[in-house]
Amino acid sequence: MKVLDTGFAKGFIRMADDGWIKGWHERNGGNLSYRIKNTEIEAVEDDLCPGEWHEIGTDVPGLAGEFFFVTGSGKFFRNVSIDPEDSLCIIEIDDSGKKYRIVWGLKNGGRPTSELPSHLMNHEVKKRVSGGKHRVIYHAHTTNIIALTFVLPLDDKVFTRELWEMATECPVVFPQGVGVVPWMVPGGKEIAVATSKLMEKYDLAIWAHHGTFASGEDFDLTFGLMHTAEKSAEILVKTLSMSPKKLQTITSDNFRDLAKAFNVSLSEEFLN
Ligand code: 2HA
Ligand code: ZN
Repeated sequence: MKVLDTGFAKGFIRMADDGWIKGWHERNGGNLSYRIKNTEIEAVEDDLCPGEWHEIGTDVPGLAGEFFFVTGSGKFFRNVSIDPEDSLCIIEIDDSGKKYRIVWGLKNGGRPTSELPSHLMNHEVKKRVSGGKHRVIYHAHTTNIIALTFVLPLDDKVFTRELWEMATECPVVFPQGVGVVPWMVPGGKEIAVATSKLMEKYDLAIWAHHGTFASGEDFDLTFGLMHTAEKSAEILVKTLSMSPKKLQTITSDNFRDLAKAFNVSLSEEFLN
């Protein structure tokens, strides 16, 4: 079977297109990765052509032997659906979790996303804490969330509470809340370590003045998570643009009632 005929490739490409349409991927902004299932990689074995091993730049022993579908460094989301073999690649992780090799795609050369350390360290954490369920890591330049990182304190509790308050669905969609990474140089191990630490607890991590990382089980849930958080941020930006103070909002007791009705557990740390 050809890689581009698989459901996972079609889902990946559709998600990249959706992110482009949302306006979150100017130029080469943002990146996406998917941890491929064993059955899926076996089905495309004849379409793979392994290249040289390269250093990942960090250690991910928990991902030894795994295969990932990822966007290429410097590639534009806008072009993914037009020429996926130029924009995307499949990589294999070696037995030590220190190296990767390209086994499909990037037909005109190139490397996997510049944020590969963050993607892989997030995958390693999420594979462990979700019992293998989470497979998608998505980084987008979400306009309104970025705007809020200039006016709100860079604090998990403040961002969680504000995003929860601006749309009733939010606490149901991300009951664990959101984490915030202060401004750091992107593309390396340091920001990957900081982000993956937050991924132990949250499915969303905000990079101040840069964008957002989301983790989920599949393309729909991960895109939906990013979309829900970013829409809530948009409502807050609109609200703050009209007035610096809310006249009314969803209260802590409202959240407790919501948690009961929707059978989700909301940490008291965000309700006081
Ligand atoms: O250019 O988004 O964080 C890709 C990025 C880097
Ligand atoms: Zn970015």
